[in-house]
This record gives sequence, C-alpha cells and structure tokens, in this order.
Amino acid sequence: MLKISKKINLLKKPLYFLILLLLVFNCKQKKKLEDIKEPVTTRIENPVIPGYFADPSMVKYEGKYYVYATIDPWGGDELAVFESSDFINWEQKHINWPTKEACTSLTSNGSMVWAPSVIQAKNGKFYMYVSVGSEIWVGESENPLGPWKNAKEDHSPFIKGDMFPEYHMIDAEAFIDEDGQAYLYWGSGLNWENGHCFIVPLNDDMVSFNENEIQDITPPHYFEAPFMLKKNGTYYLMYSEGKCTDSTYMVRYSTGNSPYGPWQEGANSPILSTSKNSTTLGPGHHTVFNVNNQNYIFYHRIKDNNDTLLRELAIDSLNFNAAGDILKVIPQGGVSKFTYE
Ligand code: FUB
Repeated sequence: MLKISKKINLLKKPLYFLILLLLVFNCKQKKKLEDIKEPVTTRIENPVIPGYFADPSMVKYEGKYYVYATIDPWGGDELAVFESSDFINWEQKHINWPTKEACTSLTSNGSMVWAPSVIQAKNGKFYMYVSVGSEIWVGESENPLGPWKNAKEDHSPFIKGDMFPEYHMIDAEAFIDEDGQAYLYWGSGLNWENGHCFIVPLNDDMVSFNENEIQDITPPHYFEAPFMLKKNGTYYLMYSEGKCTDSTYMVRYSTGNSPYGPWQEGANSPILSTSKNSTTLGPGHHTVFNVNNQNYIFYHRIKDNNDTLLRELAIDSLNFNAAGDILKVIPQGGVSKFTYE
C-alpha cells in the first residue's frame, strides 16, 4: 500500500512542478501588463468633439458638462447635445425639444434649429434661447437633458421673426448679472450686412419681458452672436463680425460700464480670427466659461466650406492683461486638461 502511494507521489511531482512554473509565469505576465500603463491624457484637443457642429453653449451640472450646438450644415431638425465629465470623452444625447416641427409658427422661415444658449437661473431651472426658422424660442427644463418644453403656454416664439423685419432675429444669449437681473441679447443682419444687437431685461420668470424695454445697443463692428462677460465690474460684450462661411469671420469685443453700454471697442479686438496657416479658419460664435479661475473661449471654426459649410468645435484659453484688456487668442490646438469645478 505504502509503495503504491509513494509511486503516485513520484508521478505527481513533475505535475506540481509544472503548475508552479505556470503560476510564476502567469504572475510575471500580469506584472508586465500592469507595467504597461494607459497613456495619461493631459490635453483637451481640438476639435473638442468629433463631427461638424457650431455655435456652442455649455452648462455645468452635478459633475458633468453639457454642450448644445448647431448641427452642420446649417442646422438640423434638432440640436446636437453632448455630455462629458472631463471635457475629453463625450456622449451624444438627444433632447425632446427644440425641434423644427415643434418650433414652427406663422412668422417662421425655413431655417432649421440653430444657435442655442442654455443657462441655469436663480430658481435652479434651465432655460434655453434658440433660433428656429429665424426667430427665437424659449424652453425650460429641470435638467440639462430634459424633458424640455416651450416655456410659453401658447407655444409661440419668444422673439418673432418679424419683430424688426430689417434685421435677423437669431443668436440669442442670456446673461445674469451679479444683482440677479437677467438680460437677453440677440440679433444679426440680413445678407451678411448691417447686423444689429438688441437687449431686453427678462422678468424673474426668465420667459417674459416688456417689449417697451427693448433697446438697440449695437457695438462697433458687430454682425451677430453676442456673448456677455462681466469681469471686475466691466461689461465685455463679445460678438462675431464677418461672414460665417469664410475666413472673414472673427470674434470682437467692446466694453462698457453697464449691460447696455455705451460701448468702446476693446484693445486687441478682434481677439480671435483666421490664423496665418488657416488651421483656424473663420472662428466665431463663441461662449466663454471659467474653470478653476481660468477662462476658456469655446467657439467653432470652419473645417470645410467648399460645397457646403462644415464647422467644428474648438477651445482655447482666454486671458486678460493687467489693464483688463482681452489678449489676442493664438490658437493652441486645445488646452491642458482641467478638473470639473
Ligand atoms: O449656425 C447658423 C448661424 O451661423 C448662426 O446663427 C450664426 O451665428 C452663424 O454661426
């Protein structure tokens, strides 16, 4: 009996040895794989989101960034909407409103869904001001991804296309001042000329205003895409000049001491225009946001304008000098990665 079990043990020895060898090999392989670390992404590269999109607006909410943009060429039946927690990896989402179908009125033309501006108001809700059919519509939602609805009970446009027939009633942008007062800026020109910028203070509900309070506050060299930025008590009205289909498109700014101006064109304006090598072509219709005390300009640039207009989203740092002038943006192909704030 003893002899037999000894024999079996002898037979088992090489097997044990083989298993041991395999275990050691496996551990070494695992260690090797652990040593091959994933490359650490340290930059947000342009284009920020693959694909053809324009006129970006961005909100931050509960650890995520939400981007809303025009689908190129010339808008779609809906907006392009994206969600990200690091501004590098994006997931496309779909929201129920605005659609071309839901935002069509007796005063609309055939233009598609364009140029959103989304903002979170004092009441915590989100409001969207968006151009559809060359008029401005207002929507509201509890969450950046909806459900959204036309905030006007009669489902009519917020700014009708025929309000000022000599100008283009598009490109709305909301701004909430430090005292809590909200304003809406909007306006462009027709046939690429004579762009005008209008402002109206919004009522506390964010979805109504007094028509008698509308003012034309057009700053120097304005065409469209207003964006208001307030810093150290100065109001920086930023906007685009030129034709958004070619290299003449650029970002300018003027400063004033109230949301209404009066405006003086800023030093260094235009601050962002077509670069010498044209990698940045016709940049414009931007938004500005601040993360960890750094301002960023988030805009579109032309990728292709041969047969049709295809634009893509780009980001660069936006900086000021000691006198408060905005410095010219020299496109860097992106920015260093930032952490959510
Ligand atoms: O995307 C359509 C139009 O192009 C926008 O309304 C303009 O600002 C220009 O970017």
